[in-house]
Amino acid sequence: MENKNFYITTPIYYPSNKFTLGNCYTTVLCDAIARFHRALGYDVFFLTGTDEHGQKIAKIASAKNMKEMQYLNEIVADAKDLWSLLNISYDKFIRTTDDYHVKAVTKIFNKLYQNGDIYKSIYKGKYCVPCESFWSEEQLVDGKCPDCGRDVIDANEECYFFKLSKYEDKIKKLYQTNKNFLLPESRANEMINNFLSKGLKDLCVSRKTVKWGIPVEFDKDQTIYVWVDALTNYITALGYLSEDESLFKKFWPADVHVIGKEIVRFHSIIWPAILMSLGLPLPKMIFGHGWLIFNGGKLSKSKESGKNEVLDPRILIERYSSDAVRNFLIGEISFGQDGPYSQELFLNSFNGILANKVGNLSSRLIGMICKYQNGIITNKISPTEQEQNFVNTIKQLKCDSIQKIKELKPTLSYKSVLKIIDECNGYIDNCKPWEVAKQEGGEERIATILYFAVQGLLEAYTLLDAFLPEKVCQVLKLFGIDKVKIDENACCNFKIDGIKVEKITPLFARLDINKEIEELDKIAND
Ligand code: ME8
Repeated sequence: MENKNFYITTPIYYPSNKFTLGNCYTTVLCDAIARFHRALGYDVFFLTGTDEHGQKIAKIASAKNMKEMQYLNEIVADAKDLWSLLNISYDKFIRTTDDYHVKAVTKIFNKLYQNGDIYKSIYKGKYCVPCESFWSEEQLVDGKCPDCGRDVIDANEECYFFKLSKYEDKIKKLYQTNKNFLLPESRANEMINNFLSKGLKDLCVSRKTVKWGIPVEFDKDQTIYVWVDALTNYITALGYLSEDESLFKKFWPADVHVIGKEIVRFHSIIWPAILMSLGLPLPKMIFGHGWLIFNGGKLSKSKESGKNEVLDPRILIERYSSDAVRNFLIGEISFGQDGPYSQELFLNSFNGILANKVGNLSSRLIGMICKYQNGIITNKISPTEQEQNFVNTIKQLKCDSIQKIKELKPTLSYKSVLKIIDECNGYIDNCKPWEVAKQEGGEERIATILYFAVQGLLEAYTLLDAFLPEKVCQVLKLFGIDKVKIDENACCNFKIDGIKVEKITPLFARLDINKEIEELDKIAND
């Protein structure tokens, strides 16, 4: 029998600033995948959270004259508020300062040490302060941090090392035998060519100079360096090494860790090695997505950008709805690749997809039901070959959409649903109920057309609910659907006979693009 549990994670975010649209990317995509799986009947655990230790956080708090926790609490509250505005349905929000996490990380570090995989030595090399990453000379690109391109400093200090080199062969084998471990495939090739083929070096996993972190229990001068603390959140959140490991037993190994491409190395080389040392199974899949690119750069808080480059996602949510932001992030950037953001692209996508397709279908269809049938749906219908073909096409597209989400291709899954909307609009256009209405005895034909068009609409909207959870549920409620369930084996079989609907205002009103661009530019430059 198919395992119906599904564990999906975002990275834990650095609360080093307010969250940008770039940070919303991973979270929105994971949320859509999580919601879709819930609707398919999976028992889903969707984890997100914040990565709160390290020098960078301590520096920011002190620059603001705040205690670390005071600063962190503010940013975390702000992040949770943003996730709620975006309708993010996480099951757990982990903070690495949470007591249970601190306790478990301490035990994990001890365990790695007892297994003989951690030893003390001198670290000499380069360190990127903003990324909190240690690098060897060879890894630098033009003398700068290979991840963010900024200057690095010399590091020379006593610390504990993790024997990453010991796991080199096992990890190489993992890449040879499991082609789905790291996706897209290009990222796996990158890891093999840039890191594995050059040989793995032991990794510095504690620091003496950083005080804002979890202390090493057996050597209080040292704090656990960020990656062992951060990566293990995926298991401590489930209660690993706590009194209650039931969630861990139920959901580990994770079905997928979704992460940005710049942290693939940590997740696909270091994390498996830590798990191997702990004797735990590896996550089933790691997916390294691309970046949302804004004026040629990564729209991220860790990259200082000019004032008018950073667009607060709240502005977009307030003006255009959270669905508008989700539509752009899911639909316009192919999952796995980089994609540009601009005001114009965002607004065109709103009009092209949300106003013209998604919103238009329900308002015009409900309008026709009101006009031709006093708002009542009847099953006095006589389907023809046209209806049969319509249902078959929808069935195929629904199947595609489900298949694509299971393959972790949310952009393609979303596009398949939008094709159902196109089919419905096309079906109505071809059947022309407004002309049938003029024919004598056309009532039954109109009832048939509208009945099937509603079936199509409901198929599309139940699938869309995972992607656009703010608005489409309003229409589903009109048709008596409160809790969305996707039935993989049925199609166009909703019980709608006798339902009465009333006219609705369009879910997404068309925008005047030029006017909106002007407004957004004004806001960004204020
Ligand atoms: O890396 N486009 O945290 P973080 C797409 N704490 N994704 C973007 C983006 C953009 N423009 N800007 C940021 C960390 N992100 C660590 C993770 S996990 C054990 C520790 C994404 O806050 C980025 O790619 O810097 C990453 O997946 C996420 O935001 C968190 O980034």
